[in-house]
Amino acid sequence: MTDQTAEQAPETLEGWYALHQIYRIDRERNTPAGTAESDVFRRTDNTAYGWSEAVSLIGSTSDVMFMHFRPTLDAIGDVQRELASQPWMRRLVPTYSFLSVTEAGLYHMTAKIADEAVARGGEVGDKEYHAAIRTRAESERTNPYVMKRLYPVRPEAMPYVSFYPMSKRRAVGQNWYSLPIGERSRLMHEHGLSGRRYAGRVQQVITGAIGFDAWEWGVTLFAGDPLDFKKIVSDMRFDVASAEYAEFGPVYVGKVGALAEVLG
Ligand code: 76R
Repeated sequence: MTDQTAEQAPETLEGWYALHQIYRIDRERNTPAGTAESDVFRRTDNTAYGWSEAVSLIGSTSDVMFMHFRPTLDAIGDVQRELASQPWMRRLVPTYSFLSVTEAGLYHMTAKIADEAVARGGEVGDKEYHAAIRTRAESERTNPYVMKRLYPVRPEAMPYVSFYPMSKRRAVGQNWYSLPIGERSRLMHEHGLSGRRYAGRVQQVITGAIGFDAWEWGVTLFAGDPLDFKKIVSDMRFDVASAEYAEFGPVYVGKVGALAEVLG
């Protein structure tokens, strides 16, 4: 590892765009007769379309969270407009929203290609480096583990949701972005090992928000037992990637439900 590999962004793959919309219900406002519904929440087996779900928030000053995953930013715009045109939306007062895109950070692969560049006497960022990144990143797209991160589905048995934005720290002497890629790769590996202990109990969706929001990532966790949110997040607080480098925003916890119920 040499300084040449410092400040190297990890290659990332992106999948669905994501929008988290959070509302307070204004119960003083009149609701139109009839059941709230929208095609936005239509169940579909077509993975090309994405999905949306309504979440009833518990223990928050807001009441409702909508989560939308769609293949393009324009499709997210369509969802937003379609919902805004619904009469039943008049009772919903927006309190927070978060725009991002599903992301798989290829730390290990990037670090390896950077090391290979140095070993062959070339440079990080040279032509061969970029060619290797492109080829190997594309082949990662067919990896089922990566696909699951880019096109996530919520397991039926995990109706509880915890959502929060986070960023990596940029402080003097404690700057994630100036760590060498090899070090970031090692720390993310350690993070992944903690996470994998919760396989089958917690499903994580990591969405990248750099350039889309003031925060850098959205963390959406699904679980069958809400206590697992506390357990996994506590465990991760002790991983160096979180202990030293993570900053967290507001946390929203709730349960997925039918739209009419969630708005009830
Ligand atoms: O090498 C590896 O195996 C790591 C794979 C991996 C990456 C790249 C991974 C695994 N995550 C990655 C990226 Mn994660 N994750 C979080 C949180 O509260 C906290 O302290 C952190 C919130 C949780 C609970 C969680 C869960 N992860 C990221 C990123 C992008 C950071 C970057 O690029 O710098 C963030 C912000 C983040 C945060 N992570 C896992 C989990 C779980 C459960 C796993 C293992 C499960 C799996 O293999 O899919």
